[in-house]
Amino acid sequence: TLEPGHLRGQGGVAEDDVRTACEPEALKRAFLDHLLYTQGKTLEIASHNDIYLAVAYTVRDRLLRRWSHTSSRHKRHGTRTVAYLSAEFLIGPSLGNNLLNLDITDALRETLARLGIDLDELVRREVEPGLGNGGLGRLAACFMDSLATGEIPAIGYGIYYEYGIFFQTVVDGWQVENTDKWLRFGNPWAIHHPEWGVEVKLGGYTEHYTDDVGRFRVRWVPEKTVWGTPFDTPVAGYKVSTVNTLRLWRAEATEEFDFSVFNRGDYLGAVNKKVTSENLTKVLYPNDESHQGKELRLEQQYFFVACALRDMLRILEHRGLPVTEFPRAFAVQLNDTHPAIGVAELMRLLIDEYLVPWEQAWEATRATFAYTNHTLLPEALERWPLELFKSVLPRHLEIIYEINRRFLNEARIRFFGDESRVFRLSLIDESGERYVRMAHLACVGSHAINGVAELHSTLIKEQLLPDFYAMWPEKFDSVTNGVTPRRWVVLSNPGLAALATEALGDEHWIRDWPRIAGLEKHADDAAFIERWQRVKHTNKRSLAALIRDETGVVVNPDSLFDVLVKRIHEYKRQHLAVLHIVTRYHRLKTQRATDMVPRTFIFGGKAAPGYVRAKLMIKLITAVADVVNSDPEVRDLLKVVFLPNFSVSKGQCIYPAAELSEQISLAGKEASGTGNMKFAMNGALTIGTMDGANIEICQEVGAENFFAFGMSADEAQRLLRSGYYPRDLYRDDAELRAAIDLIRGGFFSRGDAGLFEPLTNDLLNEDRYMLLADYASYVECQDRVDAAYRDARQWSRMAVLNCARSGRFSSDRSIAEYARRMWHTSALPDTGHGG
Ligand code: CR1
Repeated sequence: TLEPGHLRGQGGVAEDDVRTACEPEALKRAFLDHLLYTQGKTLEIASHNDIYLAVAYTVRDRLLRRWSHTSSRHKRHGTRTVAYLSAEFLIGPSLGNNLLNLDITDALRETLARLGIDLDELVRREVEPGLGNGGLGRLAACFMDSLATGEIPAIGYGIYYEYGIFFQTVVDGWQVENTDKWLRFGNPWAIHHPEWGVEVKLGGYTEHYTDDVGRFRVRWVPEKTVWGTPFDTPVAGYKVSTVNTLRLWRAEATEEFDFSVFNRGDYLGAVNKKVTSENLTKVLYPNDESHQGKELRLEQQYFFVACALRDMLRILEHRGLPVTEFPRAFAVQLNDTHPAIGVAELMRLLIDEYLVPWEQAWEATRATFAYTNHTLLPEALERWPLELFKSVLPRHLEIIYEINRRFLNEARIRFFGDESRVFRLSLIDESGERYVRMAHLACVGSHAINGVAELHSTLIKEQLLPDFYAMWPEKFDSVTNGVTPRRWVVLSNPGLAALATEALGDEHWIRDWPRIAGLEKHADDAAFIERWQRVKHTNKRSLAALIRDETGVVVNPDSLFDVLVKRIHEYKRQHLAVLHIVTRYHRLKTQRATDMVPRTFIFGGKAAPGYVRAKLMIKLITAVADVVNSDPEVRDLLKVVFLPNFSVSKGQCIYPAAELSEQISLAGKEASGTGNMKFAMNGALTIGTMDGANIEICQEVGAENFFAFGMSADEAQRLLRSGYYPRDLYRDDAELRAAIDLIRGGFFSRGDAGLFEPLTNDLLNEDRYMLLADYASYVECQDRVDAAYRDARQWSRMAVLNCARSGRFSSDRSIAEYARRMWHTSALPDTGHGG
């Protein structure tokens, strides 16, 4: 642990001033200073946003000196830096997190209160950057937190989207997308560095020539160039002096005007070209796990990767190191295949621009990259039509051909005579229209490949990339995802945090989450359980208030809070949860089942705007909610809510209030899940399939504290192979039949029998995600949930055990595994001796 003075004084540089001191008086001066000299307002006329910005700048100042110390420390020691490349970073609101990590929440709260300002209100109302779709982007954010807390030198590289994920509203039960103008009132956390701008080429053609000294060279003549400049956000570790960097790139026009065009009199044409360049980073593609083969998307990917690699070369040069030192200076992690073009780009830089021989360049490239796969879903696997790829990245296509030629030669030797395997391994898909397979490029160009949970990693080896596994079994690894307990427990659930600290006797668990196991011995202590229940109840009341404010629905905080929040997707099977709700409703109406446990079903999540089925699933949820919630006969026993615009901030209110966590994907489809971990840490019990990390959660918390149901991945695949007939299941199960018939008969759609037909017909005829096969087991399991919930004491005991046994699911553990096994890098803690 650090001395308070050490924290403030930055490793020996101990002068405290208006920018660094953390006493209430200094904070007050700093805040008023920013209010006047940055925002140009006095307290009397300051708007909410002025106050927020002045507070944020006050906090940011306190990060900056640590930040510069961290970077000079990293430079001095020359340790390997992790470059985490990700098209998405879903970091959530920053203020509360930075206050927590700087340990100045109380001091600032007290200071502001004396000025009549409510810090918690500022934290609550902060606009969050939605620079990600879901789990993949949020994982990147948790990893940045754990890297900084673990004091591992790291830079996150990504895109500074002007519009993040759309803001979701619900109108007449349907999702409506609204633009997310998150930068409208300014972003105080990022610092723009135009001086580190990078030129990025796009399109055009290549020229092969021999240079003055007789060397074979290639010149890329682009069709256009864009200018990338970085926005740096400091990422502070929890109560350590390390502050890492999240460096996101924005595209601009290289020239304000194209003067040649301008001089020809085409003013609008010239401006238009500028507009086009700036479009590159305008908007995040709102698709989760579905590949959109759009040119702009490929340009976005190449753009940020090109900027990132150039930036790393700049840092290398700044450290006085030759380009051949690249792999010793950087470990580059590819967060899915979105940045996989980096493999070809680093090769291009090394061979074309630094004239490194191919073999040496290739060795360096492979030593540099590692690849994480996040999904097995075929529709999510990126493949670019060859012609499109060539028109955007002509030089890279040549390089990929050469990588492929050499690789397939290697494969032919390894699998002599097995041409069909060579065909399957190729970086180019030639089975029909020709494509570049980005996952293959990532595999060939990386020294390590991992899945994000044990089952997922096994399926990668056996089903997704078996030929690569046969070729290089040693490259394959598995790192189960994790989430940061700082945001997901300390910030989100202060009641639980206080209880944990008291029960465990100190706060070490915040940086060493496995210590939460110490709660286990309190699981049978009646006084502890009572306090645990009070915390949960308080959290449920907060969520109930949010639900009332946002939807107008009044829910009973004494009912069981049953929560399903995540992206809306057929494989995640939100509609299976609906079938269960309809079954419950049907039972209530037909059997007067008044001994049923009162439940509130809470849904949240966004559907990709072009994913018609998913949007219809939202409509189904809201339609069922409308009928059920307005039926006086069931009022106290059943409530259904769809909470719009699920986001990091919403999550912070939802996970701590949940009692039952719905993780009901078809086994084999959910790579890991991370929401499942946030729920467990906050003491919700899981009802889940044996899929992704659910399996590991079940192992850790014990099957007796977990509601498992449904087929295993193996069983599901066997059933599919042997012939799956959902209509037979429908015919043979009266409750299932009743549920489906109510929906397709128009009961929830004012008699409109056609509305949900695309969903119900699909369930009866194809049912790709095998809802009907798991339905009976799910409903039976939900009955067991009811039975368990009736014993409040026993339920809370199980909840405590879920939390206490969630030690494995901190992203600190994930990062430690990546660092040791894939990055070969270690912590560089600040020793406080200028070292
Ligand atoms: C997976 O579906 C996983 C996250 C983070 C998602 C989810 O199960 O927890 O990644 N995959 O690893 C994804 O977004 C593009 O693929």
